[in-house]
Amino acid sequence: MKILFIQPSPYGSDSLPIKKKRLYFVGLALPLLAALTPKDWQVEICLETIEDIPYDTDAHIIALSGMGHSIVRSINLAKEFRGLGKTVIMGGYMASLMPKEAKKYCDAVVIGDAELAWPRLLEDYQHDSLQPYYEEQLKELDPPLPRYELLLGKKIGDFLPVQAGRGCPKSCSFCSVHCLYRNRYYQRPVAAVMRDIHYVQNLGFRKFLLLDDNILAHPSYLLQLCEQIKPLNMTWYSQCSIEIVHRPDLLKAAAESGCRALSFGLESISQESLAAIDKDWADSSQYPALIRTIQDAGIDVSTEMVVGADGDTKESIARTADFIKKNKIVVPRFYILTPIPGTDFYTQMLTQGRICNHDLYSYNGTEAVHIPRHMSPEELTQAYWQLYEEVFSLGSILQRTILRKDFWKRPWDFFLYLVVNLYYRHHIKKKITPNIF
Ligand code: B12
Repeated sequence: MKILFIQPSPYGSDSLPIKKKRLYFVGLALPLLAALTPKDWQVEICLETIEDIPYDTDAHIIALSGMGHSIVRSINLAKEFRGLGKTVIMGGYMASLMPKEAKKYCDAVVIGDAELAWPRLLEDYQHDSLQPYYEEQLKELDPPLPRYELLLGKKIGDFLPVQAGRGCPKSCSFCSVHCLYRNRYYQRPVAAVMRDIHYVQNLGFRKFLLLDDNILAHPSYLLQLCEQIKPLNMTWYSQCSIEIVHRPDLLKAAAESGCRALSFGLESISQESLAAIDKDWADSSQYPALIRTIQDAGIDVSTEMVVGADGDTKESIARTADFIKKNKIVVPRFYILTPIPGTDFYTQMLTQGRICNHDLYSYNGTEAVHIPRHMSPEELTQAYWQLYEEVFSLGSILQRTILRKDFWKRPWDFFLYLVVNLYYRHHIKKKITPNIF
């Protein structure tokens, strides 16, 4: 018996799945699902961004993952494979947030975590008793070693993902993680995370991406993890809450253990906007000082921000470009605030009659699909792209990467950011949001 796991590629503006020479970021879902599959099954992974879909596969089951707007591609692939007589299963964030819609196109949907549900689904399949939905909450996060080796030989980046935690204790209204996990947050034992990091290192990788939506939830955990990572002499990247600044010991431990850059979901420089998305535990007036402290600790700051919340005006969006430049953010990313179906923000916009576009393809973070408070959806989309153009102008790129006082401390890192920025600029010129690969 055989399963083909597919990570679909979102459609580009030419209505074709976006193709790349290299997929720098790979998610963990497919190698983990492969590891959760009993040994008597054969498994194959297809990353559509860099590989062609093998329509002539002899697989019995086609398992489709996908996040955000790539769900549109998943649905189309589901239809095609069902037409070819295959059993199609969908899972991952988007299918989990809209399971009834996903089920229309496939044989079964796995909602949320697959650790318990996936083996049960396969057993049901073998007994010819497949159920339409599978949903089993975890008591603890104890996944097997992901089958990373299935990614070797594919054109991916020079790092692999390793998961420390899943879910999130925070309640930001727009976030899919909050919507799916409702404040549940699982953290793996440090020894289990180290097992995966060692494995990744033994495969020849010197870098890894630590996946955890709230690595700071238990500071002693992070401290312990850093202490064990340090002797490996590896480089790692992760995302984190800006609150890390209040623990200088953690910042120091992270930097000394090889953490080169952290990505912070700052969301907005407008406090009113932060309040509107239930994130006013953050204080935007403190952002510059907090960022400086992190940079001074030797960790580079990358940011994720959204535009279009209720406090945002055209002016505040334009000012965001100055904020990014002044604070020398090495890799800044922006999205238009999007009411992802299932989230609290979606319900809020729906009840206020503020959703102006129901086509899921447009829920890609680059098109306004809700009516913002202080501008029209078209103006928001325009302000969003202007912000990207401004932040990724050559002058801004140079200032944020190589024309900085601390350049000589780590010139190679800053050169790397320069290359990443130029790569992003290339995409922005083609109106493709960077960071979707
Ligand atoms: C790494 C990552 C990326 C990487 C790699 C993506 C890739 N190609 O796989 C990059 C940076 C490229 C990326 C891009 C995007 N991402 Co992303 N990403 C993540 C991140 C940080 C980790 C994902 C991961 O590997 N998790 C670990 C695995 C083990 O967990 P998992 O994916 O949830 O999988 C489990 C279950 O969901 C389930 N499962 C998953 N797939 C399937 C499939 C089947 C068949 C089954 C049975 C089960 C199943 O099984 C797994 C084990 O339990 C998450 C945040 C998070 N908390 O997960 C965001 C996240 C998944 N991304 C998100 C988004 C929105 C995007 C973008 C659309 C951003 C944008 N607007 O442009 C793009 C789209 C990319 C694309 N090509 O489609 C959202 C998803 C929201 C949603 N409603 O779908 C998240 C949750 C971030 C957030 N907080 O909003 N992303």
